[in-house]
Amino acid sequence: MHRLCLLLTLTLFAAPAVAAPEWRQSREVEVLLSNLDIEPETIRLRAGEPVRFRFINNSTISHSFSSGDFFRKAEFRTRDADAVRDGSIQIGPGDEREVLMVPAPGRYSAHCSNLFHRIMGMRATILVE
Ligand SMILES: [Cu+2]
Repeated sequence: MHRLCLLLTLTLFAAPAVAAPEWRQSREVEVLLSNLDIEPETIRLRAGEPVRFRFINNSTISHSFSSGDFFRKAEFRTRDADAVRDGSIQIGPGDEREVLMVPAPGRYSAHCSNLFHRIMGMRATILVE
């Protein structure tokens, strides 16, 4: 019995852990926020593949990239988990923010959280296949 316990313990420790994402091999995806547009309009990603998002705001006013479901389902690099608040990333004028994540499959809509900006065209679609 003792031996069996030892064997089980060894087996448990030897079992491969769930692999952490290879953040260094993340594909870089640039998202440009301007007045009043989000580029690209359709962001295509591969499910389970780590992505290095660079959100660039090249305008003189604040914008956000909001996509509640997309961010909720994604797995973030630990230090980036706080970048998203209420499903949204704020990017100040002339600023850029980098966020690493592994997206979950699905079709998501994204937009600037400013309603006027959104109506004027700050919308995008994220396709994760
Ligand atoms: Cu905006």
